[in-house]
Amino acid sequence: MAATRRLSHTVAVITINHPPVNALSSSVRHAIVKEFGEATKDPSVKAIVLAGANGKFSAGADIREFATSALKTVSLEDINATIEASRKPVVAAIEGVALGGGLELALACHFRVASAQSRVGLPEVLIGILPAAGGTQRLPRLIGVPAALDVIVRGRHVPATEALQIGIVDEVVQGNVVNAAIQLARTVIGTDLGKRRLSTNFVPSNPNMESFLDTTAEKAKKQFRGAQAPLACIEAVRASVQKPYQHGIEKEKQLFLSLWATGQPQAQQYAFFSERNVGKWTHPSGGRWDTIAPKPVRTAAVIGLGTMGRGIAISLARANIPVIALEQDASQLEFGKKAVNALLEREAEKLIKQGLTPAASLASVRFTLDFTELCDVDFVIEAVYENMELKKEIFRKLASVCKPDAFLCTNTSGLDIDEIASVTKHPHLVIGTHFFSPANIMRLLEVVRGHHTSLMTIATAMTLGKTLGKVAVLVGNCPLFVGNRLLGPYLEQANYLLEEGCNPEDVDRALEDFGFAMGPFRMMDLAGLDVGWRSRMEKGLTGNKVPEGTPARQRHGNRYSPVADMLCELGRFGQKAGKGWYQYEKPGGRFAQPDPWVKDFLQKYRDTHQIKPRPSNPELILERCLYALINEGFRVLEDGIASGPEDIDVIYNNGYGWPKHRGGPMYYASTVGVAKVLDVLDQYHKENPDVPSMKPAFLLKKLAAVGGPPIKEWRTQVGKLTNKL
Ligand code: 3H9
Repeated sequence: MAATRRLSHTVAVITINHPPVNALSSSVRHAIVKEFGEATKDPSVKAIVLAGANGKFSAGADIREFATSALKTVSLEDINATIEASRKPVVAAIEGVALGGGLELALACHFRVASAQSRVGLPEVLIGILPAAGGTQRLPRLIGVPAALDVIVRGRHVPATEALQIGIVDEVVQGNVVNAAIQLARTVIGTDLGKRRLSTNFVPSNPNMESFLDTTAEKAKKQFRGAQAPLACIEAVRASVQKPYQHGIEKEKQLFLSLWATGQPQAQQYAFFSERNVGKWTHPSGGRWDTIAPKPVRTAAVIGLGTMGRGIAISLARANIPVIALEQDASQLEFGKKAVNALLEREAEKLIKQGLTPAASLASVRFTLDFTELCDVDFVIEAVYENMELKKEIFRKLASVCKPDAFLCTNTSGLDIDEIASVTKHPHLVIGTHFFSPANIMRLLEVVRGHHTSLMTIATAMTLGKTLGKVAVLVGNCPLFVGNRLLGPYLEQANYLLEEGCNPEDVDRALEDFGFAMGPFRMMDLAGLDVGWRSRMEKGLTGNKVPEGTPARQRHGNRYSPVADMLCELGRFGQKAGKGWYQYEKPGGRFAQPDPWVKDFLQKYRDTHQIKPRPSNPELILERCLYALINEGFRVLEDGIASGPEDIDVIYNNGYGWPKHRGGPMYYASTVGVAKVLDVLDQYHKENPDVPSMKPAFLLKKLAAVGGPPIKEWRTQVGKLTNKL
């Protein structure tokens, strides 16, 4: 039964029951209409409580229905209108979550009681749409325009205590929320519900309202770079101000339809489901880890308290896992300890202010210089800097001090997991856990499977990732894994574009207008140009290891751009040096300004190498950089390093600032059309045979040859075409 009804004295309790999240699918909506209709007709019922089974009120509309005609049957807004008009008081009993259509349903009720741990919100914007069952009209009527915009445009989940403070709910209770709602319902029987019918109220306004809305829209344009849903949310709320409810509802509907036509909701909903499905597929390197029971992680250790190690330790402590943090140097240990403790204290204060109990206490992290203290730990994460010899030395020590069944993980961003595992006695317990910086904030976790890694080790690392609130994606072991591997050809093209006549800001602008949080040159400046320089030096691509007689713009017979190396030789390491591809107000400054020196330098470089600048435009910049990245994505699939295009997209959406409203690089390729991607790459490669990364991938060619199927069919196509998966 999608919804059930029982009577508690004179109060009918209607319970939505549609696991796992009580999504308001067509069958649920029909059931609510039936039960509500019968409760209103029943003379013994004097009030109604609306609740959700399985500890959740409702996560909103069933997102899978958007692409079907089921959405049209029994509209949620019609249900809301009926509930609101009821002469019998209706109380929502909110447990777990009331999100999207779930909160809209609760807003149509006359009263709302929430459990202390629950969260409410209108997160539709995160899946490319706007609240379309009256949410953009009822919420401003309840809490005013600024607070409503803050909730709707950011799509944030509001904790119950805050929801009480800002007026979304009427009561927050510690105990049984349904009993509390029944109690409240009894006290309001026969009272005047006039003001409680939000649609009949007017939204308070003031003479500055229009300019406030304009400023909010301008800020949203900058912040959300090309995403249409936040702007549509603001327009819908604008339509609520001093206008009758019906006017706003019409606008809400119209905006919903126009958003759907942009293709952005489809991309964001693809991203939503990809994130939830990632890890459920059979990995090319064999086996279903999700059928294996993970081992419990009761205690953990982190080796190295640099930026990464500190972030990882905080993430573990927040998940209530006691951590031992180890450094090899006393002053580094002290520095790390202060930084970790300060952050945990700040977070605890914030949570306490919100009426919540912090999971992590300062006692959750213990600091030590002594390896032998790790003898009983279940899960160790090494997070020292990228140096194979150092990592091996640490793993040798771990193998000798840790218990034999401890999982040993490395936070490398691209080194060979098998080589690291080779120095231990139990390579099946070794796995890569590639966190992204700052690890306490970034959601992505690449879990890297080595040749010997067991399914149980994978299951434990993936489950721990979820416990830490990360999006964990299982990838194969190859240099740079997935995310950083795709970045190589992307940055290479960005560099070539400079040689050919662009300035860093031209390239960055094109990619930022596309929706990236940061263009490649600003990103390199932030990360530090010396990082890549050192790695190129180690590979013998620059410095004195380059064989004599090698032309400046070639390595191993292929094209090479030495421009970034030349900047590094001049100490232009990026933001930390106050200059790199841009100039900054001071070393460590944050405001990148185009640097006339760089422009001049690039022109001299072109003159020296007799390069005639070519005309460029944003479209060409996008094609060159993005298709290079996508092409490498196809190679990653061919090699069985990612299990499907969705994995690559989840990695880019969550770790590399890819604009979610474009779904991810592989999804983007499917919308542009694989035939077009192939054409552009083919043409470029014919003209530039010395750039192997632009040679169209075998898989791309094959997909184009079978007519460019929709992305949901790629996984099977990949299997058929490569015979590897
Ligand atoms: C809306 O309401 C529109 C209205 O304004 C107007 C309409 C006209 N639909 O995330 P989890 C599935 S739009 C369908 O792993 P958690 C999810 O795919 C909606 N399915 O759990 C997964 O399936 P599976 C606005 C949904 O505990 C399973 O539930 N609401 C929906 O980490 C468990 O999900 C939102 O945007 C859904 N609405 O997090 C809320 N929600 O087991 C979206 C979840 O097959 N949902 N599923 O993999 C969430 O934010 C999280 O799922 C939630 C639970 C916080 C609820």
